[in-house]
Amino acid sequence: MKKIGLVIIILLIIISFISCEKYENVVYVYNWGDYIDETILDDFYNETEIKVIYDWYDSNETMYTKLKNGGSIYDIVIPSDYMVERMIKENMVQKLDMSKLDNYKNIAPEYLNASFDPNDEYSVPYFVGTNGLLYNKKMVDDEVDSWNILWDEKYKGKILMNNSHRDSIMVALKLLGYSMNTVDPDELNEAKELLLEQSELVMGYVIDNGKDLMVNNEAAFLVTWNGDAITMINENKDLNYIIPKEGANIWIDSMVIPKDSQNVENAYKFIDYLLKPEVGLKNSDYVGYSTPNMETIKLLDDEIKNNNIAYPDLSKLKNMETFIDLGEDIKLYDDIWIEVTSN
Ligand code: N2P
Repeated sequence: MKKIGLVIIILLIIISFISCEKYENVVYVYNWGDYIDETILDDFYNETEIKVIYDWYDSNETMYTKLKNGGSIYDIVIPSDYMVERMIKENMVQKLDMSKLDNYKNIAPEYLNASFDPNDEYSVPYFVGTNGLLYNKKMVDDEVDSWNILWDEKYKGKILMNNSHRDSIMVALKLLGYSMNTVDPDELNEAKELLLEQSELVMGYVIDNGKDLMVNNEAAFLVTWNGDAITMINENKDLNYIIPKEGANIWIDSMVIPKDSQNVENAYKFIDYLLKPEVGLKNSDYVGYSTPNMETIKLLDDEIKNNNIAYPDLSKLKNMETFIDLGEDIKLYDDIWIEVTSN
């Protein structure tokens, strides 16, 4: 009897060793959902024997809260412009040594010295894009050129808003003709009232979980980002994406290394790998977003380069703005969003 017990214990120890496979060389990456071609993680492992442990979030705020609460294990995260700015101010990310990135020279100059990291000390651009309106041409008879269609009673129950507070409050602010960075309480109050009124028509506040509803013709409108829009259009040709005439958001997402990263050298290696022209091409083809890598741009198919959703003619887009960090005033937005989504 004792012998059997001993054998079982030894077997359990062996199984537990096998099941928690140990990689000596790792890099922990925390990125947006649907925002990398995951075969790149295997390619990187085959080339370097560094295992990428990959995890994803659905909004800047989810990622920020997880890191801010401490105990984060991540070596690379990919926030948007205004969130990079906030994380720099709050001492959450480390200064980078760009000389460790052989492929840093591939970043097009227009994406350097951005206002959120004016001396390029902390962040490396990953993708750039817009936030606009995806709609189903078969479900909508009206011309779609304004955010105001999202307040049309006719589409009650068919409207999906973006459950990312800056991205959705932006819609109401632009419709009212205000800046998406306003901290004026009266302007924000008007935006809140508009969003509360609209909530009666809204089917849901969604992020990655709204995609199937659009692809399956269950919703008519989704406020979303252009690369995700391209992915959905590829699956359902009745979908179209526009930038409403009142204007919208234009953003840059950048790679940063959190302060408490334990695998800094591997983080540099993975960032540098993503900056290789052909890796950038594979990634860009998969996610549908526009690359800031000028060597990758040279390799893109003409069909993609001429895709007006991925690479819009910026001179033709009016009233575009980039989010900036609002410091303590972000609480005004947090409160509005709690009220709107719990209505
Ligand atoms: C990818 C999300 C893109 C992030 N699903 C927009 N900044």
